Amino acid sequence: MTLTPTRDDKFSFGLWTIGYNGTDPFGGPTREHLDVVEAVTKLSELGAYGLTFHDDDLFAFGSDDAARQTEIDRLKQALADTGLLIPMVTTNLFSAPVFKDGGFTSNDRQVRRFALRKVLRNIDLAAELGAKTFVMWGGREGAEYDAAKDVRSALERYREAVNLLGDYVTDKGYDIRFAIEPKPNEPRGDILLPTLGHALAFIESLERPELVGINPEVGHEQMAGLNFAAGIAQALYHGKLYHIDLNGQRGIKYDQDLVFGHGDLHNAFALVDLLENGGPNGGPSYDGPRHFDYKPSRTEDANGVWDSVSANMRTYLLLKERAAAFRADPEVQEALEAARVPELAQPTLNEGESYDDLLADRTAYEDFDPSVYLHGKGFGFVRLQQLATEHLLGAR
Ligand SMILES: [Mn+2]
Repeated sequence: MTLTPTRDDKFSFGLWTIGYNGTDPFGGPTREHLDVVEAVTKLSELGAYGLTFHDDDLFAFGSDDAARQTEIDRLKQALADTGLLIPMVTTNLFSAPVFKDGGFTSNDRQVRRFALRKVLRNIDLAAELGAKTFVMWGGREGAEYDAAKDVRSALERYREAVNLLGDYVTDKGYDIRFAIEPKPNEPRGDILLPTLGHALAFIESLERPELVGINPEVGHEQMAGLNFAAGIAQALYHGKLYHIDLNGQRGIKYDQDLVFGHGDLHNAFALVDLLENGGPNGGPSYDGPRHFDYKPSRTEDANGVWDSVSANMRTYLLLKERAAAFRADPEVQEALEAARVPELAQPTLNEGESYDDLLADRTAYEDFDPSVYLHGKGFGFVRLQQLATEHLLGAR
């Protein structure tokens, strides 16, 4: 297996990731502005297949039509020159002061109408560039104070907005699906739809739920203390993994946006195994973009930015190779059997068995001895996890 990325690997990067200039709440930029043409050229050279962007990454908020078009044309030329794709586009409803209380859910109705117009315009651009996924990260959709936000009204306005967008792409005939990106907090004290589970429930309330899935980010779920790979498994189970943001996070703290694998490596291994191989008992894997939403650390110079681009892709490919070795190991197969992992795919009831049949089955209750689990019948999960660890470490 090669560790050199190719376009078939479907690696994509946000323009705001490689373009991050190092600004944080405590200090200004440590790097120069990155031009979009250089971004496209370098990503293509390094083996990525796609670039993604917010409208405001490409042309400054408030640009007049001519300035906006100039940047769009420059991007299009760079794409034509390199063959790089735009798999996903997203809208910035968080940086400009007008969105200080959110876009779709600002208490100010005029702001909500402006936000919808900004998104509709950007959907037209996404369709023009061939993007198939439109991500919505509502970083400012939230509050710091319980008295300041009627959460049920906010959810209703969120719903109204996404329903309108669904009508729009349907009427226009655009081949675009939406992906909601959850995050628990930052920049708001509390953000609406804070985890992928909240988002999945919300999506089922929409008029066109089939048009809307989720774009979970490793660090965002881990900021909430959640198991990212387990969340992705549930998203796949519901057929809602429309896009994914890969990065690294070290525990419950601010959003670190580290290189993929530079946080919880064990969970990253489980994630790549899931995305590439489906679950141990089968089930859908993921064939969309492997999108990196990370930030090259503020300590890095321009070379460090491109090194970190390669690091994301190489780590993914290394984990893919390790996951394949794990699955192919006969001892792992035997340990999975011993741990009864395949048995979970077997329905609990027999075919056609009713609750009357179950109640009549003495082996299920009267003759079953639960006490055998006290002294024996361990599951061997630790052994299985150690085998995974040894594959991850390259010891097997
Ligand atoms: Mn993040």
